Amino acid sequence: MSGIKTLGQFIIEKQADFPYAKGELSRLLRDIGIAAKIVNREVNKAGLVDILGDAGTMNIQGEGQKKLDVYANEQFISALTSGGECCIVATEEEDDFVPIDSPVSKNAKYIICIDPLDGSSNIDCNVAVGTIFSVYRRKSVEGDATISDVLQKGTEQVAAGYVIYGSSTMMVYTTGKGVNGFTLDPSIGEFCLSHPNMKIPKDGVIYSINEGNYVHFPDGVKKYLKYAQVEDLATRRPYTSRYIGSMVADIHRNLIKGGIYIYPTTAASPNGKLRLLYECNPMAFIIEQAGGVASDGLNRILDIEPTELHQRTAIFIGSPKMVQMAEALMAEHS
Ligand code: AHM
Ligand code: MG
Repeated sequence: MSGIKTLGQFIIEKQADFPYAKGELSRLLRDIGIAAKIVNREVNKAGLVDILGDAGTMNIQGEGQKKLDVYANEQFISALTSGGECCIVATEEEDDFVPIDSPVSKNAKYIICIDPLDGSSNIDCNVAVGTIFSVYRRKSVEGDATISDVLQKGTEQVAAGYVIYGSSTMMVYTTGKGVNGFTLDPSIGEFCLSHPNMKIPKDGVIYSINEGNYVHFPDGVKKYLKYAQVEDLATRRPYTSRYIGSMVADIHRNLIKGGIYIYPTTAASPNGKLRLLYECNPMAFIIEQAGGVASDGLNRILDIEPTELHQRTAIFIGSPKMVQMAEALMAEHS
């Protein structure tokens, strides 16, 4: 075991960063890691069993749910229920937030917002998918936790992370003191520290956007794409276009290599497509902690005041120099 640090060991060591913590956040992160391993097992054998394809139900956004979405949703809720550290789970897959009511969660003080299986339209063709989660402290002190405990600004997050079920499975998370990545070693069934203190390059050459929607983009985004495609040796342009269509995978690659991911407003999605609570806030917290920037094109994502559970926003996220250039063009042309 020498040289290997498991997620469990790392979490316990890091508890010292929070001298007044009683270990609840550590246990919560551990529970998420366990559920991720169970989901990983099913994602890995997706082609082998009758779990691929539509579950025949719709989520609140009217999108068809895949069976694995439903399975992942159940696994995370169940792990968080038995863990007893959280009082509410708000998930992309449920219309309303789920109050956790179990004897062990009586005094639970954490709220979880989760997208159990992001990019699930990619499952049928064996492309990477992910789980995205965010942790808040409950604000109310009496009675049952309420919607206002869930609708907190991204700056209030105490932890956030994602799991990428890719060519290898990784969990990447932050508690506001940098970002660390763990790769699942299937031979021992443990996430092992593989990417300590992750930092996004200040600049990059990769841009990730669904360019098929070009005609519906705001002018600032169109100008940025033209900028990205112009030849200029000094700034390593033209840039490279890479779009998996799986937010976790696109942002994970850009975190490692440098790049920008944009999902702007479009005619079909006038407020953007991605959800503030389940996707944008957690990814923004992680990328900021890694030295990057995340905005809606004009304002910092983490400063957006949420008003509803399934709120959407445009997002520009990644290497600081790239996002700042896109923001400048947005300010100039929008
Ligand atoms: P989902 O939560 O329904 O899976 O949708 C989110 C996904 C992101 O992972 C991805 O970046 C984006 O939707 C792709 O959207 P599009 O197909 O419009 O490019
Ligand atoms: Mg999603």
